[in-house]
Formats: sequence, C-alpha cells, structure tokens
Amino acid sequence: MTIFRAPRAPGLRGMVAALRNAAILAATTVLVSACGGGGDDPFAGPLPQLAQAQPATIVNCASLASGFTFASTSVTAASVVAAGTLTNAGQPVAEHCVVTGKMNQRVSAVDGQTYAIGFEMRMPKDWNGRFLYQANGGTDGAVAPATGGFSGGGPLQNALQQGFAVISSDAGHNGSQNPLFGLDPQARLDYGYQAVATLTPMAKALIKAAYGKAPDRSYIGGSSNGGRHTMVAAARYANDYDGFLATSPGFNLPKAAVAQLYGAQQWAKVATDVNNLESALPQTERKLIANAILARCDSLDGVADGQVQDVEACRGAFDLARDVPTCPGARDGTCLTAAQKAAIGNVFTGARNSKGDALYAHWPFDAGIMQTGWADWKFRNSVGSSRDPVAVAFIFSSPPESASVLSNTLGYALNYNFDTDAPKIFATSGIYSESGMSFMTPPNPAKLDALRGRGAKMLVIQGTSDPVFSVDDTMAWYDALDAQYGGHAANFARFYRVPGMGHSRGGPATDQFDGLTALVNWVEKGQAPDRIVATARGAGNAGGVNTEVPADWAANRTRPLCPYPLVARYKGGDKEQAASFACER
Ligand SMILES: [Ca+2]
Repeated sequence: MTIFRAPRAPGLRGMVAALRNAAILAATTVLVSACGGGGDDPFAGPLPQLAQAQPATIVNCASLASGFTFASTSVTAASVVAAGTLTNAGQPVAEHCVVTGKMNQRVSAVDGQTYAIGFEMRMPKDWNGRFLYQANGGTDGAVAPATGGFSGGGPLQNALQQGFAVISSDAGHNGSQNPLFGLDPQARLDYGYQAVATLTPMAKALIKAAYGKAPDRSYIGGSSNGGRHTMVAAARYANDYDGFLATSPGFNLPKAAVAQLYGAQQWAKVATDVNNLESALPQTERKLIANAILARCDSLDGVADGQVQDVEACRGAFDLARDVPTCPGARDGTCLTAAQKAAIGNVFTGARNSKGDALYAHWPFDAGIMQTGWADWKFRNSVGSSRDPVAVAFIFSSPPESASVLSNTLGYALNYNFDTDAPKIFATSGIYSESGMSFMTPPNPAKLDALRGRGAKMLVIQGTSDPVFSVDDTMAWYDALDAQYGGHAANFARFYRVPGMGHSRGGPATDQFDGLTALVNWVEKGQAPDRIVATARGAGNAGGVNTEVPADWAANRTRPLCPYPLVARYKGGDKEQAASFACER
C-alpha cells in the first residue's frame, strides 16, 4: 500500500520526508488498532468528576413577585404552595414556592399576535441544590406543571418530590396559538431551541434569588418532544447543564412526522374505512403479529417471558411474510392479507420517496405492536389535527402550508407528496431562514465534545415499540456517537431500550423507572448506570396501573434496562425479578 509518493531522488531531504511519512503512517496504525481497545486511545481516559450538589433552604418566595428582576422578564405571581396541595403516586409534594412569569413578550410582524415564553418554576422549601429544566412534549404551547414527572410511566417520585427546583415552559407560544405559531419564524425558533437558551440563565438567577445561591448542579430532561429538546441542548448548551435525560426522544422529529404521513398512506391502502385507519390493522390482528414475534424471538434472551430483550437477534429470526398466516380469503382475525403484509412491511422498512430514498429510519418488530398507544400514533395522530399533519404543514415546512390545511388534515396526510413536499423540511424560504430540520434537531448530534469534556453525562431511554419515534433512529445516533468516540461513548452517554414499551410509557412492558436518580448518581457520584431497574405497573401500582401488563406476569415484575448494545439475558432464578438477568452481549 502506497499512501505517499516516494522521493524522486534519494538524499537527506528525501529520507527525512520518507521517515516523517512513515511516522505518520505508524501513528495512524496505532490509532486504528487502539479503537479495538487499549493502547494510546484518545477517548479511553477518565473524564472529570463533578462535585455533589449541596442542599439549602429557601429564603425568598412571595417577595420574588416584585423583588426579582431579569432582562426581558416579568414575574406575574409568586406564592407558597403548602405541603400536600400536590400529590404524586399517593404521596404528598412538600412545601414549595411557585413562580410564574414570561420572557421576551413581543408582537409578531407576521401574524399580529402577541407571543411570549411563558414559564412556571417550582422551588422546594428544602432544596437538594439541583436545577431541572423540564422540557415538555407535543408541539409545546402549555406550561405543564413544573413537577418533573416525565421519566417513564407513572413515576413513584417526581423531581419536585426529590428536592429539585424545576422550571417548565410553553416554549414561546400559548395553546390557542397551536399549531399556527409555526407561521411566525421566531416562534419556530423558540420552539426549536431558543426558549431553552432564553430561560436557562433566568431560571438560575431566580434560584439564586430564592435560595441565596445558584444551583450546584443543573439537569435537563423530558420525554418525546421534551427528549428532543434535551438532545438539542446536549449539542447546543452543554456548558449550561451537567446531566441530560432524554426519554422517548423525537430526535429527527420533522422526519418522523413525515414518516407518520407515509404510514397513513400505507394504512389507507388496506383500511376498510379510511376515516378509521385502525381498520387497516385492528388490535386482534396486531396481537396475531405480536404472538408470532414472541414465538420466534421471546426465548432468544434465555426465557419465554413475553419480552423480547434481544432486539438484534429478533431482526433475523422473525419474518412477517413467513411467520404470520396469509389469509386464503377474507380477513377473519387469524391471518393477514398479502396487501396488509405489504403495507406493514412498507411502514417497518421506513418511509421512502418514489426513488426509494429513505426519508426516516426503519423500525424493529416487537410485541408492543399490540398496545393501544401504538394505534393512537399510527392511525390517529398521523392524520389528526393536533400532531403530525399540522406540525409538518405549519411548523416544519418552509414555506408553511396554507392554514386551510387545518380543516382537512386527513386529506393533507393522504395527499402529501414524498417527492415534492418532503424536501420542505430541509428548505428555507423568505422569512423562514432556518429549515425545520435545522431548528428542530441537534447540530452535529454525534459530536458532544463539550458535554463529555466537562464531566457531564447523558441518558437516553426509549421503548422498542415506540410508534412515532423509531428506536432504530436513536440507535443509529448512538452508533454514530460511539464511533466518534472510538467505542467509548458509554463513558459519558448511554442508551437503553425498553422492550414492549410504546411512546413514553405503556405496552406489555416494565415502563416504570427512575432515570433521573440514575443520572444524578452518575454525574455526581461517578456511579455509571450499568443497569437501571424498571418495574411493571401491574395491579396496585401507586404510580397508576398499566392495563397492558399481561395477566401472566407478576404485577410488580422487574427487569434491568441494559445499556445498548448489552441485552438483559436470563441467568436463572425467579423469572419475575431483575436480579435473575445479566446485561450481556
Ligand atoms: Ca424473553
């Protein structure tokens, strides 16, 4: 192999050049071999360890209504909330201070509407010294209560109960401005990433005014679109946060929304009633698929327990065409027609344009396909007036579509053109100077040098049966991240798949877990989360029962969530207990 030109004439100059080139070649070889482990590896070394947050007691609350000033900020109210006024999972939330306000109020030159970044901050009397930015879901537009209860299904303790000071916001528009805020370019940017940047320094200053000190440690987390906000913050605002918790993240959200429209068109081909796309694949038939998946894949992790842990092995083991009977005639719930199989195959292979170019990720087959939430996203949100069609039309496309789309979102979804419309999420147009993909997704998502370098940590947790944001898209991100850091991404970022879990929660799954505590222990104590124990919310669960927990599971079944690419494999003992499983290749 020759990678440099041999010196034309031998001599000292030529020999020096040859030696230098040989040295470069040798160094390159060392680097390449080090990626396999050991040696002079630039990413293998220890990372900075951040100190633990220290508790404090609140000093000011009601006085913050008039006594707190910050640029472009107006506080509308500040008051003490007595212990027990709020409860979570049957337990009281302790006394805390709630402050409401807004930032950057302005009148849009585009639509004449008044916009502001509305917020609520809840600060416990007895504070743990930590700040949490609670990033909210959907298309935002609502200040969800700042309690920090977003991690998994029915959290037994929310962040406010754990002592965090929590902020929540509407990300720059109110509910009545949903979804047409997308016509205002600044409202798009606030929703995409700028609300986080605007609110963060204000929130830290408010904490300092309340407790007499700024937060020792700062975290950001959320589910769905909140997980997206978190992934964006990991890339854009790594210096502002020490820990990032993204659950069920809408990583490439505009692409995922386009894929939803693609799915709607596939389902419409086989729906018996186009106004009810679930008629394309009702739960009876989805259970047929789930059972066929379990028959092929359940035992690959060592135990037939209704959960497919070994997602990768299942890709090769399950074949929809082969493993589900094809109807010889009419559909009767025991088979699928060839046309149904083709539609399902198209959806799981991933959205494509007429040239066959992939517009989004593929999806793994998983037993969670039977769950109700899966159908809500695939068959209803994909064509309804509050999610995918309006997000694509008004928020992600440049230029945005006419507001008349609102009156027929089903028609918009079913007539969406994947050759001519889909490119609009990458486009700019006139006053829309940033594309949907630019303002909604992290820049350089696989390059997190600032986060890594300062000792910050990141956890990403997602259901294998997430119907709207493909777990395979998130996996591809993690693969790219791991490649970027020479196979050592796990030193600062970990990704966990929850078999059976749908979008954010639900499904035949152990969907109750405390990702926030796992993250704090990693950031502040150096305890890397080699496994996160998750619980099924069966009968009697204080966080709320998940009716999709199968009847033959223990009501409180536990499983380890394992950092990808590790798999929870059964090692023997009580098959209802996490302790009987090991995280292995
Ligand atoms: Ca299993």
